[in-house]
Amino acid sequence: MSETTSGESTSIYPFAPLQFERLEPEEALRRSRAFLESMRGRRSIRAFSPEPVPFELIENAIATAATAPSGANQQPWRFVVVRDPELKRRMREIVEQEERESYEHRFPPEWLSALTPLGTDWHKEFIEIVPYVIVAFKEDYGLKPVEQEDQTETPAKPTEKHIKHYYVTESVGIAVGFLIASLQQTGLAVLTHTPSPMGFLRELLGRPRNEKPFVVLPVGYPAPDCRVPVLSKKSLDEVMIVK
Ligand code: IYR
Repeated sequence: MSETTSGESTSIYPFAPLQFERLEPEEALRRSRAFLESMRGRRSIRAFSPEPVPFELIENAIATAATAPSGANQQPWRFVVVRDPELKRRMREIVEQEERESYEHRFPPEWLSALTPLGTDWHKEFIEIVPYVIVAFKEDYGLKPVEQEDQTETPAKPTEKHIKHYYVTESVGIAVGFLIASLQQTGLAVLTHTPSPMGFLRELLGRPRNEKPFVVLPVGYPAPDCRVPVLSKKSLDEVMIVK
Protein backbone atom coordinates (compact mmCIF):
# COMPACT_ATOMS: atom_id res chain seq x y z
CA MET A 1 0.00 0.00 0.00
CA SER A 2 1.10 3.49 -0.82
CA GLU A 3 2.02 4.79 2.57
CA THR A 4 5.06 2.59 3.04
CA THR A 5 6.73 3.91 -0.12
CA SER A 6 10.21 5.23 0.60
CA GLY A 7 11.57 5.63 -2.94
CA GLU A 8 11.89 9.38 -2.77
CA SER A 9 14.30 9.55 -5.70
CA THR A 10 11.85 7.87 -8.11
CA SER A 11 8.64 9.51 -6.89
CA ILE A 12 6.79 12.12 -8.92
CA TYR A 13 5.60 13.70 -5.64
CA PRO A 14 7.66 16.14 -3.59
CA PHE A 15 8.55 14.64 -0.20
CA ALA A 16 8.16 16.48 3.11
CA PRO A 17 9.06 15.63 6.71
CA LEU A 18 6.50 13.37 8.40
CA GLN A 19 4.17 15.11 10.85
CA PHE A 20 4.14 12.67 13.74
CA GLU A 21 3.07 12.99 17.34
CA ARG A 22 5.00 10.63 19.64
CA LEU A 23 2.81 9.89 22.66
CA GLU A 24 3.92 9.31 26.23
CA PRO A 25 3.47 5.59 27.03
CA GLU A 26 0.71 6.26 29.59
CA GLU A 27 -1.18 8.44 27.17
CA ALA A 28 -0.83 5.81 24.43
CA LEU A 29 -2.26 3.16 26.75
CA ARG A 30 -5.06 5.40 27.92
CA ARG A 31 -6.16 6.16 24.35
CA SER A 32 -5.77 2.55 23.24
CA ARG A 33 -7.93 1.27 26.11
CA ALA A 34 -10.56 3.97 25.64
CA PHE A 35 -10.83 3.20 21.92
CA LEU A 36 -11.05 -0.54 22.58
CA GLU A 37 -13.78 0.00 25.17
CA SER A 38 -15.75 2.15 22.77
CA MET A 39 -15.43 -0.35 19.91
CA ARG A 40 -16.43 -3.21 22.20
CA GLY A 41 -19.70 -1.37 22.73
CA ARG A 42 -20.48 -1.33 19.01
CA ARG A 43 -23.35 -3.52 17.84
CA SER A 44 -24.99 -4.08 14.49
CA ILE A 45 -28.62 -3.13 14.95
CA ARG A 46 -31.72 -3.51 12.80
CA ALA A 47 -34.20 -1.42 14.80
CA PHE A 48 -33.50 2.27 14.21
CA SER A 49 -35.15 5.48 15.34
CA PRO A 50 -36.27 8.01 12.70
CA GLU A 51 -34.67 10.82 14.77
CA PRO A 52 -32.55 13.18 12.68
CA VAL A 53 -28.76 12.99 12.83
CA PRO A 54 -26.48 16.05 12.47
CA PHE A 55 -25.26 15.91 8.86
CA GLU A 56 -21.72 16.88 9.84
CA LEU A 57 -21.37 13.57 11.69
CA ILE A 58 -22.01 11.79 8.39
CA GLU A 59 -19.65 14.10 6.50
CA ASN A 60 -16.91 13.61 9.07
CA ALA A 61 -17.34 9.82 9.04
CA ILE A 62 -16.96 9.80 5.25
CA ALA A 63 -14.02 12.21 5.41
CA THR A 64 -12.45 9.80 7.94
CA ALA A 65 -13.06 6.88 5.57
CA ALA A 66 -11.35 8.89 2.84
CA THR A 67 -8.14 9.04 4.93
CA ALA A 68 -7.72 5.26 4.59
CA PRO A 69 -4.66 3.79 2.93
CA SER A 70 -5.34 2.34 -0.52
CA GLY A 71 -3.56 0.43 -3.27
CA ALA A 72 -1.31 2.93 -5.11
CA ASN A 73 -3.23 5.68 -3.26
CA GLN A 74 -5.98 5.28 -5.87
CA GLN A 75 -8.74 5.75 -3.26
CA PRO A 76 -11.14 3.51 -5.17
CA TRP A 77 -14.23 4.40 -3.14
CA ARG A 78 -17.35 6.52 -3.42
CA PHE A 79 -19.94 7.03 -0.71
CA VAL A 80 -23.49 7.89 -1.73
CA VAL A 81 -25.52 9.39 1.12
CA VAL A 82 -29.20 8.72 0.57
CA ARG A 83 -31.55 10.97 2.52
CA ASP A 84 -34.35 11.49 -0.02
CA PRO A 85 -37.43 9.64 1.34
CA GLU A 86 -38.63 8.57 -2.13
CA LEU A 87 -35.22 7.13 -3.00
CA LYS A 88 -35.11 5.28 0.33
CA ARG A 89 -38.60 3.93 -0.33
CA ARG A 90 -37.58 2.60 -3.74
CA MET A 91 -34.39 1.15 -2.33
CA ARG A 92 -36.32 -0.67 0.41
CA GLU A 93 -38.85 -1.97 -2.10
CA ILE A 94 -36.22 -3.53 -4.38
CA VAL A 95 -34.05 -4.79 -1.51
CA GLU A 96 -37.03 -6.53 0.12
CA GLN A 97 -38.14 -8.06 -3.17
CA GLU A 98 -34.64 -9.52 -3.74
CA GLU A 99 -34.09 -10.52 -0.13
CA ARG A 100 -37.46 -12.28 0.00
CA GLU A 101 -36.48 -14.28 -3.07
CA SER A 102 -33.11 -15.06 -1.47
CA TYR A 103 -34.53 -16.14 1.90
CA GLU A 104 -37.33 -18.18 0.31
CA HIS A 105 -35.56 -19.70 -2.70
CA ARG A 106 -31.93 -18.73 -3.26
CA PHE A 107 -30.10 -19.19 0.07
CA PRO A 108 -28.89 -22.77 0.51
CA PRO A 109 -29.89 -24.44 3.84
CA GLU A 110 -26.34 -24.05 5.16
CA TRP A 111 -26.49 -20.27 4.71
CA LEU A 112 -29.96 -20.04 6.27
CA SER A 113 -28.82 -21.95 9.33
CA ALA A 114 -25.76 -19.66 9.69
CA LEU A 115 -28.19 -16.72 9.78
CA THR A 116 -30.64 -18.28 12.27
CA PRO A 117 -28.75 -17.05 15.38
CA LEU A 118 -28.95 -13.47 14.07
CA GLY A 119 -32.71 -13.66 13.61
CA THR A 120 -32.60 -11.85 10.25
CA ASP A 121 -35.30 -12.13 7.61
CA TRP A 122 -36.26 -10.36 4.37
CA HIS A 123 -37.94 -7.38 6.04
CA LYS A 124 -35.72 -4.29 5.75
CA GLU A 125 -37.88 -1.42 7.01
CA PHE A 126 -34.78 0.19 8.53
CA ILE A 127 -33.84 1.41 5.03
CA GLU A 128 -36.81 3.79 5.12
CA ILE A 129 -36.67 4.59 8.83
CA VAL A 130 -33.07 5.78 9.16
CA PRO A 131 -32.25 9.41 8.38
CA TYR A 132 -29.31 8.36 6.16
CA VAL A 133 -28.33 5.30 4.18
CA ILE A 134 -24.71 5.43 3.06
CA VAL A 135 -23.99 3.18 0.09
CA ALA A 136 -20.27 2.47 -0.30
CA PHE A 137 -19.18 1.78 -3.88
CA LYS A 138 -15.89 0.32 -5.05
CA GLU A 139 -14.28 1.58 -8.24
CA ASP A 140 -13.03 -1.57 -9.93
CA TYR A 141 -11.14 0.58 -12.41
CA GLY A 142 -10.75 4.29 -13.02
CA LEU A 143 -12.32 6.09 -15.98
CA LYS A 144 -10.39 9.01 -17.39
CA PRO A 145 -11.82 11.15 -20.21
CA VAL A 146 -9.63 11.06 -23.34
CA GLU A 147 -8.98 14.27 -25.29
CA GLN A 148 -10.69 14.00 -28.70
CA GLU A 149 -8.78 15.74 -31.49
CA ASP A 150 -10.99 14.77 -34.40
CA GLN A 151 -14.62 13.94 -33.72
CA THR A 152 -15.26 12.92 -37.34
CA GLU A 153 -12.71 10.12 -37.32
CA THR A 154 -14.06 6.63 -38.05
CA PRO A 155 -14.11 4.26 -36.33
CA ALA A 156 -14.69 6.53 -33.31
CA LYS A 157 -11.92 6.43 -30.72
CA PRO A 158 -12.93 5.55 -27.15
CA THR A 159 -13.76 8.67 -25.13
CA GLU A 160 -12.61 7.18 -21.84
CA LYS A 161 -9.47 5.39 -20.76
CA HIS A 162 -9.59 2.54 -18.22
CA ILE A 163 -7.11 2.92 -15.37
CA LYS A 164 -6.21 -0.28 -13.55
CA HIS A 165 -6.90 -0.20 -9.81
CA TYR A 166 -5.06 -2.34 -7.27
CA TYR A 167 -6.27 -4.03 -4.06
CA VAL A 168 -9.72 -2.53 -4.49
CA THR A 169 -11.60 -4.79 -2.08
CA GLU A 170 -8.94 -4.48 0.62
CA SER A 171 -8.84 -0.68 0.24
CA VAL A 172 -12.60 -0.18 0.37
CA GLY A 173 -12.88 -2.63 3.27
CA ILE A 174 -10.36 -0.61 5.28
CA ALA A 175 -12.14 2.66 4.43
CA VAL A 176 -15.50 1.27 5.52
CA GLY A 177 -13.86 0.10 8.76
CA PHE A 178 -12.68 3.66 9.40
CA LEU A 179 -16.19 4.95 8.66
CA ILE A 180 -17.81 2.52 11.10
CA ALA A 181 -15.26 3.39 13.80
CA SER A 182 -15.93 7.11 13.28
CA LEU A 183 -19.69 6.64 13.61
CA GLN A 184 -19.16 4.62 16.79
CA GLN A 185 -17.10 7.48 18.30
CA THR A 186 -19.99 9.88 17.68
CA GLY A 187 -22.60 7.67 19.32
CA LEU A 188 -24.30 6.62 16.09
CA ALA A 189 -25.38 3.13 15.17
CA VAL A 190 -24.79 1.52 11.79
CA LEU A 191 -25.62 -1.79 10.17
CA THR A 192 -23.32 -3.36 7.58
CA HIS A 193 -26.03 -4.53 5.24
CA THR A 194 -25.24 -6.58 2.12
CA PRO A 195 -28.47 -7.08 0.24
CA SER A 196 -28.06 -9.72 -2.40
CA PRO A 197 -27.93 -9.10 -5.24
CA MET A 198 -27.23 -5.38 -4.92
CA GLY A 199 -26.11 -4.50 -8.44
CA PHE A 200 -29.38 -2.57 -8.92
CA LEU A 201 -28.06 0.18 -6.61
CA ARG A 202 -25.68 1.43 -9.29
CA GLU A 203 -28.57 2.32 -11.57
CA LEU A 204 -30.91 3.46 -8.79
CA LEU A 205 -28.27 5.87 -7.51
CA GLY A 206 -27.08 6.94 -10.97
CA ARG A 207 -23.49 5.78 -10.62
CA PRO A 208 -21.15 5.06 -13.57
CA ARG A 209 -20.36 1.56 -14.84
CA ASN A 210 -16.93 1.35 -13.16
CA GLU A 211 -18.54 1.53 -9.70
CA LYS A 212 -19.95 -1.50 -7.90
CA PRO A 213 -22.01 -1.41 -4.71
CA PHE A 214 -19.86 -2.73 -1.85
CA VAL A 215 -21.99 -2.41 1.28
CA VAL A 216 -25.14 -0.59 2.41
CA LEU A 217 -24.80 1.30 5.70
CA PRO A 218 -28.03 2.52 7.32
CA VAL A 219 -27.04 5.08 9.97
CA GLY A 220 -29.02 6.52 12.85
CA TYR A 221 -29.85 6.22 16.52
CA PRO A 222 -31.19 2.94 17.88
CA ALA A 223 -34.96 2.62 18.40
CA PRO A 224 -35.80 2.82 22.13
CA ASP A 225 -36.98 -0.81 22.07
CA CYS A 226 -34.03 -2.09 20.00
CA ARG A 227 -32.95 -5.59 20.98
CA VAL A 228 -29.85 -7.45 19.83
CA PRO A 229 -28.78 -11.07 20.00
CA VAL A 230 -26.35 -11.85 22.82
CA LEU A 231 -23.24 -12.66 20.79
CA SER A 232 -19.64 -12.95 21.83
CA LYS A 233 -16.48 -12.11 19.95
CA LYS A 234 -13.54 -14.50 19.80
CA SER A 235 -11.07 -13.98 22.63
CA LEU A 236 -7.67 -12.42 22.04
CA ASP A 237 -6.11 -15.87 22.51
CA GLU A 238 -8.18 -17.19 19.64
CA VAL A 239 -7.43 -14.42 17.18
CA MET A 240 -3.83 -13.44 18.02
CA ILE A 241 -0.84 -15.64 17.36
CA VAL A 242 2.50 -14.33 18.62
CA LYS A 243 5.65 -15.98 17.29
N1 IYR B 1 -28.26 -10.23 3.01
C1 IYR B 1 -29.19 -10.89 3.88
C2 IYR B 1 -28.62 -12.07 4.57
C3 IYR B 1 -27.53 -11.87 5.53
C4 IYR B 1 -26.29 -12.44 5.28
C5 IYR B 1 -25.29 -12.34 6.18
I1 IYR B 1 -23.56 -13.31 5.80
C6 IYR B 1 -25.49 -11.66 7.40
O1 IYR B 1 -24.46 -11.57 8.32
C7 IYR B 1 -26.72 -11.11 7.68
C8 IYR B 1 -27.73 -11.20 6.71
C9 IYR B 1 -29.82 -9.91 4.86
O2 IYR B 1 -29.37 -8.75 4.92
O3 IYR B 1 -30.75 -10.27 5.57
